[in-house]
Amino acid sequence: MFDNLSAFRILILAIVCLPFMCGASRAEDGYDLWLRYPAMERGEARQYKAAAKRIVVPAAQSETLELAVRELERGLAGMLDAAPSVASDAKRGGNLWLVSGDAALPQGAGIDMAALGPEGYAIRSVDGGTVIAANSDIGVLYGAFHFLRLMQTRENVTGLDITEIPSVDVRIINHWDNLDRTVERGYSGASIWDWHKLPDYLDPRYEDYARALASIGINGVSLTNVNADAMALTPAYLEKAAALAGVFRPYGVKIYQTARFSAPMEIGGLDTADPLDPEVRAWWKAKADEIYELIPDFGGFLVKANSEGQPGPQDYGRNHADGANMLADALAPHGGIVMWRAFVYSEHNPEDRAKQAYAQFVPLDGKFRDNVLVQVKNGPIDFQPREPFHPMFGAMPKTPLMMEFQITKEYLGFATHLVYLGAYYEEVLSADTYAQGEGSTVAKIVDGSLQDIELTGVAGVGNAGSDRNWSGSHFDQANWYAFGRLAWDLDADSKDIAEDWARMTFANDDAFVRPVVAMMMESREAVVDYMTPLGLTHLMATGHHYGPGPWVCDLARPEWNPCYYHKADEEGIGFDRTASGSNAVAQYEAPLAEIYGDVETTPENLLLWFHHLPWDYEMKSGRTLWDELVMRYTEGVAEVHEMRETWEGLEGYIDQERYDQIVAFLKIQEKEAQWWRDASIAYFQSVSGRPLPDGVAPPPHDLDYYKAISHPYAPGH
Ligand code: BDP
Repeated sequence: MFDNLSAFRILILAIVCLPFMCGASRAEDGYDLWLRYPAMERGEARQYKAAAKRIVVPAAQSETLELAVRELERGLAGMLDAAPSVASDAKRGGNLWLVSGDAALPQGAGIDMAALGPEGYAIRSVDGGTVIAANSDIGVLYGAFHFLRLMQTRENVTGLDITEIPSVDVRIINHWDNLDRTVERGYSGASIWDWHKLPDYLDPRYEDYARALASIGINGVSLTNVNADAMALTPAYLEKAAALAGVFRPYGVKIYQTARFSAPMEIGGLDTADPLDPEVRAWWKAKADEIYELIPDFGGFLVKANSEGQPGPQDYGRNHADGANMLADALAPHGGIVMWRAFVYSEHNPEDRAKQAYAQFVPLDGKFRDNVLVQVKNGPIDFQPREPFHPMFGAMPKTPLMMEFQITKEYLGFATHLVYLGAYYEEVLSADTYAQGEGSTVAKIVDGSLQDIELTGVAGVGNAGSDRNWSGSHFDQANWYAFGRLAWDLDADSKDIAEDWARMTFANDDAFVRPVVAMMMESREAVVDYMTPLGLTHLMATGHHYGPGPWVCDLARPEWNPCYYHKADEEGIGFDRTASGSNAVAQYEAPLAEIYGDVETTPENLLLWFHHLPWDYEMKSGRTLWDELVMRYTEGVAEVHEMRETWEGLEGYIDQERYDQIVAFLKIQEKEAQWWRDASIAYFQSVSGRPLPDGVAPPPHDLDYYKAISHPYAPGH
């Protein structure tokens, strides 16, 4: 009767489960993210029931404190099937105290409030219960989410002594959303922002989004594409942004806007945007005043200038500091900041693209105003499956450098590939720059501690859209989640975060959580293997970036061609960035410059990033480089196959709807991993002229077949 064990398990669950026990198997569409609060089993609930029966909050409540209470009520009612009572009179007793600002702490709490700073919080067990304390209401809201997380992940809520202070000031999602609701590199439907109906109609989704952001400590959102439209700064659109700011404010989320550098000409009627021109400066100052009139807590501007065709100060013979400082001066009286992007390279510059940002920015160290953050992508090219960390980190000791990660997976399989980015982010943050000797990690530069930097931040190019599940896939929610948790704590462990996420999003059963977390952690290496193994990079098809295109060599801009990056010919493959080549290695501090400069000491996972090597070069495995490359591609597919099998063995632990979609997506991933592998091997073999290693299956089609595959309507472009 049962064609497999899983079906049998489902039937048993269906028979024995009472509704309160089996919340997890209710149909779910992913909208609730990691904030689901399904009912605990009775046995589990028992230990938590006493922990939060009566919440005590200060009498004078702000909207934010109300949200904290509402969240606790919602979470506790959901998980424990018993809503707590709420009182503002501490004398009548309680067991979960929310303390904000100067309000009195319960006896024995002994919390050093000054140490918590403006957004931090403490969760402390005291006689008779727990106190969540912060200097600000938003800190209390963060603490409430943390307390709920302990229960969601079945941690102890007794004996608590938790102190949480965010690593950086600005923890922001960068939307690449256009005013027409298309999203550049968006794979989860249309833009969340329904500009046309704003400001009069506020989609309830805005508030749900703000709540999700607050739950992971994100405190900023830039609303629009970095390839900016000046119209976003016109009064009509500022009013719309102000309406969003109103929804986000109680959740501690500030609004930022992308500023098109030529806006003074496009919407201001000036005939120049020269940052040193007094009229231009006055225009931006007036614009800033106008914005703050509408949005008193406006965060500031995010700017992409002189990059990929965007206007900028160099159009007038000025430099990036001139441009950034002009905007910074306009915002400074209001406390706003400028996030000025360092993602710059030019088709007219024959220099190695990987070197160009450093070359333009490092000489400007110390020249930026205090309220400017230079926003640097994690690697020197562009969010590829693997890159070394960007050499600007560590090289500008007098300038706040903000990390820019990508959450939306433009180069990592879009929404359908399961790739857990927490592992990637951690790899970058923990990389040692040696800027001030060993231990000078990227994290210590970003959090300002190494170089005594005041203003700090981390940005993530967001993946939330109007899809019901927000992120385009269930597993991509994990990347949004991990981004927030790591932005809050740059030293957090991405595996622990994956575990929290899996428990909160899916189920708490260890037999489920363990293999899921293992699969997530391995998924990053899998995508590197089937797309760009051994330090290869930028091999994707043109424009939309969907699928392989290593053969593309004829685009007008040289540095948009995959051939530019892999430099494969019949002798060998790889980009020589040593002293005999572009010498990009010299942008790294000693001893990294030497380590990367020497083929013997370069980690194999970055080998072809830094070196051009003969196909017969002997790898650590004893294989030739050619054989190793083929093996890596092949292994990448096998890894995805394993991931799919792992997941298929977990049927019945979660609702059928989400389970099924994940199966379908893993099948897509497996098919596309195979495509990447076959097409790449077919191409590289046409160049290397080498036979495949014994026992390795040849690509089922010839190279022309793969070259002819075309996807003009791939999303996100
Ligand atoms: C690239 C994207 C492009 C962005 C650009 C950027 O392909 O759509 O505009 O980065 O970050 O990765 O500015």
